[in-house]
Amino acid sequence: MDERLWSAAAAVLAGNDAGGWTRAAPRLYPHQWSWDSAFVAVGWAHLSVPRALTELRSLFAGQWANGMVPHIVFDPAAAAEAYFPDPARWGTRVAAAAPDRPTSGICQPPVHALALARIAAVADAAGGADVERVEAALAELYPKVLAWHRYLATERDPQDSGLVSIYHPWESGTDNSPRFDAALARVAVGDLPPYRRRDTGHVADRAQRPSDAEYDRYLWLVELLRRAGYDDGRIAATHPFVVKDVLFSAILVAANDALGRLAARIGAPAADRALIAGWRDRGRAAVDARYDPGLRLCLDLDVRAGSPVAVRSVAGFAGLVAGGDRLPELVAELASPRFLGDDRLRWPVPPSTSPADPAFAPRTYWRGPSWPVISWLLWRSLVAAGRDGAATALRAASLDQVGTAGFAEYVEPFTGEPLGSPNQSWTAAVTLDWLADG
Ligand code: 2M8
Repeated sequence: MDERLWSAAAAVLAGNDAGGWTRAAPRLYPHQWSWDSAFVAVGWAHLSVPRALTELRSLFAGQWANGMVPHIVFDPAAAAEAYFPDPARWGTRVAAAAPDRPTSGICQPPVHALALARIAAVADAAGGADVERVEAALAELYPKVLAWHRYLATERDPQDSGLVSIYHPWESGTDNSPRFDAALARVAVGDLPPYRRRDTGHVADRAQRPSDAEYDRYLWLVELLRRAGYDDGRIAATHPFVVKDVLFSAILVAANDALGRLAARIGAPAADRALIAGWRDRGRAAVDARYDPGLRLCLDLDVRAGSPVAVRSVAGFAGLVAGGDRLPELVAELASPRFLGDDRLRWPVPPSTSPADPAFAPRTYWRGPSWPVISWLLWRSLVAAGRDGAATALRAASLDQVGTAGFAEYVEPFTGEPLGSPNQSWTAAVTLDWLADG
């Protein structure tokens, strides 16, 4: 165990701890982000199980009445100019389901059940009072996570397809990925109220962040969602950007698998368990069906265009995350020269977009750099699939990367240069989990 790395990672979480919840990053992201918070809870579990559980409790305090877990729960104490779009811009009061506290009006991938399962495993391994704390937290959080998954399986999949619809690239978590270029290009920006970006004040090199034209479209989509009252029925019928996101859908499969096990643990009703297993199986088959034998990856479906999104990105490994029948092909593709086997890579960790894709850009947001948290997701999926050799190699390369590049938000895949925010919480959190696993 690398004690120096462990202490440094723990110090990042402590530094970003706002008391009961964790800032995603010290300055660039001064609020609680949904999926960041779940990864962060996994990190906290190794330092304090109660603190890990508090992280999830505070996130779910922002849950909407329709089950949606918003992608940002705002810190009311943060300065209004700390982050944009701010609560006023989201204007979630128009939504019947929104809570009193300020949140955004969209969501992010549902890694929360995976986090709960991991926290429970850490507590079980240690034994003692933490096991009871986990039991108590499960009694409280299980119905909330179930409502969250139900929202995704119904409101976000009115077709019962097993695939989740997203309304905004920010919902994917892989915001600026070329997966969304074509769908975004078709969005005609209307009478967008003026705004001032904040992100470019924190990241000096503008080339690392989305362009102004992309930001206008992001803000226009927010405007349309607000004008639709954040009503899923209206949005599904009228919104110009609707994508069946394979990675989001695959994460929901893995999360349903984890939730099913938690449901069994707490003795949840058989009907719940059957429902969760049904969502899992339907999602797994649907993700498998998105496999494209030409690209050897799973592809999103652009609903408005009615066509698959032929981009080589990490989202293509959705079938690996969901644990379906395409696992052998996807494990082979991951090792191929289009991903980990590209010998220009500083470390064999997955670039967000394949260097073999025409849209690859090694310094630009989600268009090439590697995100340790994505490496963690694939590592965990390889472990779950029993691919121990590939998993061990990915963990070792990832630890090498954070040991050198630090807890950067993302990393230039060829040079290893740390990019984006320093001291990003989820990078520190997954480092703790990797170290604890050693
Ligand atoms: C990034 O997204 C936010 C918008 O949600 C942004 O660019 O302002 C993404 O990397 C997202 O996945 C992440 O959750 C968030 C905070 O780390 O930053």
